[in-house]
Amino acid sequence: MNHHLECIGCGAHYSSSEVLYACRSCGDLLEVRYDYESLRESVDTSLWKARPLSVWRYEELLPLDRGSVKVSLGEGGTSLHRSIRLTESLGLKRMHVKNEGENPTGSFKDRGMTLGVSKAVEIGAEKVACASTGNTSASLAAYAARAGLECIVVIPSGKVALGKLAQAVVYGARVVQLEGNFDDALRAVVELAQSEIGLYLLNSINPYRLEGQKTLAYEVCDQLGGRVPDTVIVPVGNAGNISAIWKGFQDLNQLGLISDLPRMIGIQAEGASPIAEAFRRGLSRIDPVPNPETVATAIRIGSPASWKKALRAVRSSNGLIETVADREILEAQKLLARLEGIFVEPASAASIAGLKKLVEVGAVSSEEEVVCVTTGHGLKDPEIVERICEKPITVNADQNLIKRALGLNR
Ligand code: AN7
Repeated sequence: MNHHLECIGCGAHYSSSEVLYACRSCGDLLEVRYDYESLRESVDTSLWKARPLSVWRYEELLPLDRGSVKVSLGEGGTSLHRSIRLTESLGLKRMHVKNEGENPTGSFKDRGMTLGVSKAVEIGAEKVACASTGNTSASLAAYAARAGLECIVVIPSGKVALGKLAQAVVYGARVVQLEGNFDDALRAVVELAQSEIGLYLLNSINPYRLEGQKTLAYEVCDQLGGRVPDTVIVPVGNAGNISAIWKGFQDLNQLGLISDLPRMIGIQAEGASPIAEAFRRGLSRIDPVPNPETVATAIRIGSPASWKKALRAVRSSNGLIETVADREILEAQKLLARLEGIFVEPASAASIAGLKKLVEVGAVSSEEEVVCVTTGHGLKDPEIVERICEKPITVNADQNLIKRALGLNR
């Protein structure tokens, strides 16, 4: 076994065979650590190049036993779009959109779930569970179905985008809508996992999930021909993804495969921004937001589980965490769709909105090569479009009326 679990607070070590979601001695978050010396020998990048761009291209850097079943739906391998029209409109020279909406269930969560559910099968779990603002539940439900496991999801009532709820239901998950917000749902499901034998928890406090999500960093470097972008911008909710992506870049660096590291920039929605607030005030802990509110329901989270990992990622990469208003998020959603043909959900557009704001205030310069991660597909939340776009024209089937309605009759 070339990896173990390590507490990010007190450094305690645990065997990878333990099922643990927090440090037994201090309660802090765990992460998967490798023996990089032995990895250096087993990693052969020419092998990677012979495999399709995907999460499993990098299987030597993923903590699953050789011979274990990989529960896969073809995740990862998402496009890195060179976004020329958007780049010009923002006054930059080089930027790309890593569009995670292209994953099998339409969000980056699939990278984590392919590994997390494979792990569930490996340890012999019978059921998997998560709390979710929507995408985690959609993804877990799909991978659980693929593996033949029972799936339980706990979501905040009334605040989950319709497309995501539809996914969880159609994949056969048992859906519990909880009176309360995501933070209440997470507390409930953690408690459930403690008392229910055979139930494996797949929120991002499960360190294996983040190992799958770190592959986004590997893909970006591969897609840039080995180059490391100067800046990576990620929407932040529970803060697992930005932590995972940063870990991915660090892995490559530790293995000697890249010599530079990017600045990590996280973007939170103004009404749900405890990490940005802690960053702004130079604090080493967050004050949870009791009633988070934002149009970007995916990141409507007041007490992010991975805040400590995220603060560490931005501080040690010389990055930052910024906030954007709902209005800026919706404007960016429309801008990306109309300039690049990429339709993302509001939470995803936070990265674009954040970039725009940071360029305007000079915190990102036009010389930087930027990658914005868009985390989920726009069709997840189609109702939002009615709020940001004009309604279709309704006319009788008459050429003159159609032309007049379109302004073509001159
Ligand atoms: C589209 O599904 O937390 O900072 O329960 O769906 O890693 O939490 C979703 C999060 C960004 C934030 N963009 O990522 C859930 C959930 C989209 C998301 C985030 C989410 P993290």
